[in-house]
Amino acid sequence: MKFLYTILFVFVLRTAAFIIPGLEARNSKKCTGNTAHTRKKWCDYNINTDYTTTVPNTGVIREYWFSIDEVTVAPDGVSRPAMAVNGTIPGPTIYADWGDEVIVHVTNHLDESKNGTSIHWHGIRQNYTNGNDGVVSITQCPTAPGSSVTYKWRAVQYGTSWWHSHIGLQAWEGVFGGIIINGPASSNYDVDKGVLFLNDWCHQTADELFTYAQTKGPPTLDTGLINGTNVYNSTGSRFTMRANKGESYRLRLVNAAIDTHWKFMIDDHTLTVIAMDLVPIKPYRTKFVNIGMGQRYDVIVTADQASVARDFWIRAVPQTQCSENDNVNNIKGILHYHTQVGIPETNATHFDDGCVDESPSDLVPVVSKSVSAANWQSMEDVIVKTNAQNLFRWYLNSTTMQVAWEDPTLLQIYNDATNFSASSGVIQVPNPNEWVYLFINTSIPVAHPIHLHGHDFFILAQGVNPWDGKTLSHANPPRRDTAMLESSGYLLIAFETDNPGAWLMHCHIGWHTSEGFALQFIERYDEIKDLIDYPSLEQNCAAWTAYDSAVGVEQDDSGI
Ligand SMILES: *[C@@H]1O[C@H](CO)[C@@H](O)[C@H](O)[C@H]1NC(C)=O
Ligand SMILES: *[C@@H]1O[C@H](CO)[C@@H](O)[C@H](O)[C@H]1NC(C)=O
Ligand SMILES: *[C@@H]1O[C@H](CO)[C@@H](O)[C@H](O)[C@H]1NC(C)=O
Ligand SMILES: *[C@@H]1O[C@H](CO)[C@@H](O)[C@H](O)[C@H]1NC(C)=O
Ligand SMILES: *[C@@H]1O[C@H](CO)[C@@H](O)[C@H](O)[C@H]1NC(C)=O
Ligand SMILES: *[C@@H]1O[C@H](CO)[C@@H](O)[C@H](O)[C@H]1NC(C)=O
Ligand SMILES: *[C@@H]1O[C@H](CO)[C@@H](O)[C@H](O)[C@H]1NC(C)=O
Ligand SMILES: *[C@@H]1O[C@H](CO)[C@@H](O)[C@H](O)[C@H]1NC(C)=O
Ligand SMILES: *[C@@H]1O[C@H](CO)[C@@H](O)[C@H](O)[C@H]1NC(C)=O
Ligand SMILES: [Cu+2]
Repeated sequence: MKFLYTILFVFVLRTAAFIIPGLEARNSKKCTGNTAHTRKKWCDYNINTDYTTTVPNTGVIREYWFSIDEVTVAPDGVSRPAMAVNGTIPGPTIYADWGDEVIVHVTNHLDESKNGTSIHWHGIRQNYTNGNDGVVSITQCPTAPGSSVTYKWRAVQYGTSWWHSHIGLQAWEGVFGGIIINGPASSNYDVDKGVLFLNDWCHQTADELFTYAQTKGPPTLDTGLINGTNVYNSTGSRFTMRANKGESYRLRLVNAAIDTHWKFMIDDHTLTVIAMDLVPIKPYRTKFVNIGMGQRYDVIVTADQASVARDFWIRAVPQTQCSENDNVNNIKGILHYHTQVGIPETNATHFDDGCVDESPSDLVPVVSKSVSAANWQSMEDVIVKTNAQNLFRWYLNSTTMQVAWEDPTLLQIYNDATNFSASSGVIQVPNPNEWVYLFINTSIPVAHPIHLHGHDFFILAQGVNPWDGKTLSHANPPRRDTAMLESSGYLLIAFETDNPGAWLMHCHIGWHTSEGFALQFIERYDEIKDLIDYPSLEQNCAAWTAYDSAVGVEQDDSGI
């Protein structure tokens, strides 16, 4: 009895003392040592700490409440229906410190459209918490209109990421926002400006465009948004950022587009890149960064120009090789040194159009990791075909993913299923701590950003066919959660089976995800059942099933 009281007491004390509601979370407790001049330090840790084995024990819980609603928005001055968390696009940023626990309660108010929902925490490791990955048909049923669901995960990494809906095309109707996990950085800067979202945008909804995408191919989009705003014709307003001469700023770039590969640049300024996805890298300098869908780059820009040219264009340029857009030259914001915002007269730096990643030789992780020989390897050939209904579907080998919202993999595993349907694209990797190599290859001239859940993967080879059989060094190659499979190209990735669960791997082009470009790794099957929070999985599914049978909802895509 005394023992029980002690546990209760400790628990109550811990939660009561350290829950920090969302709005205050931004002002994180500053870690000793971390100042504008010593960004590599973080309390008792630093940029060299191996975050895959060591995580600060903060005992802090960050708690958020999200409400998803149908809204009308006009980010570029043109009105259209959309969906948003707490009324804004981008939605609220999640702030945490490295090591904190994050809890987010999500309530679905999408009654009008009868949309179920789920929120995926992109790039977040979900270390032994696969059930919180927020992917319909894989880790949960859709959360029905009128219902709520709670996600809990620990910030074992730090840096920049984003959350987004993982059902249908809902993320690109506006259901997304930033994640900032404070920690050390590989270079100094004065001011953290926060996330900077790069979105493509259309005056029709993504759902309205899906029929076109499935029958004719990717539609031409109207424009793009810089952190949720832009001008169109003569309406709307530009994103602007004020800089003080001599000061340096951290920008956390996120490509949240449905189908646009960007080059990001600020005229006359050099960018210092300090992180790719959630992996800090050795800083390198560049005039622009290539950023594929789902990827993030943290960059530092210093206001180091002479004071005459005081306004500079910030540009997100769709790469025409793989992005169809009517306003390629006008997706811009303004960096201004003085208090008034003028119209910049600056020119873009020269670049070659193309849908590629940054050069692997520039992407050197600070915490060095090596890749061992493969214990399991396979090849996946990417093709596109039309199905029986004459709709485009993408295939990995001969499988296009087709899974059911109401029958998630985790529920099947809980019920001891071992025979997964062929169209669920399951690859079983049963053994702990083995190296999985996947070679993805396509002869089709379309580039695809490949995203894996639950892991950072290592990039061992990447380029345009034919592959010469050579790999990058196995000693500290780039590692991240999203990488480009180039047009008519190949991508060899590797990861270690260190995280039991059902983990989706898919192309992050919204149309392609819906058109089945996905597979799932069932990693360490035998350990998964014990990790499942069955009561909440079951309750959420029961609410969905009841809703579905009451109103009748049709699934017309891959299910993820
Ligand atoms: C991940 O979870 C496992 C199992 O609880 C634990 O042993 C390991 O230390 C965790 N990893 C990190 C980086 O926290
Ligand atoms: C979102 O809205 C809910 C009410 O619907 C509110 O309780 C919550 O604090 C808001 N969250 C944020 C991060 O603004
Ligand atoms: C959401 O609602 C839109 C508009 O009614 C519809 O086109 C789309 O299929 C729905 N998506 C999901 C995931 O139910
Ligand atoms: C972009 O918008 C987010 C969310 O509103 C905000 O927190 C962030 O500071 C903005 N980014 C910049 C660079 O101003
Ligand atoms: C933008 O301007 C063009 C040319 O004046 C016009 O045809 C078009 O309808 C306008 N679009 C919107 C959404 O206002
Ligand atoms: C920008 O380009 C235009 C057209 O090529 C040129 O006339 C102008 O001098 C350039 N401006 C600067 C600041 O380089
Ligand atoms: C895909 O096809 C290739 C070539 O036939 C084969 O080597 C590979 O094992 C297949 N991959 C999977 C996951 O079945
Ligand atoms: C496994 O599933 C396939 C089709 O999904 C079916 O043909 C086969 O009979 C099943 N095998 C067992 C042992 O249930
Ligand atoms: C990749 O696929 C193409 C076309 O299917 C093929 O010609 C090529 O040999 C493949 N490359 C490798 C390394 O398998
Ligand atoms: Cu794709």
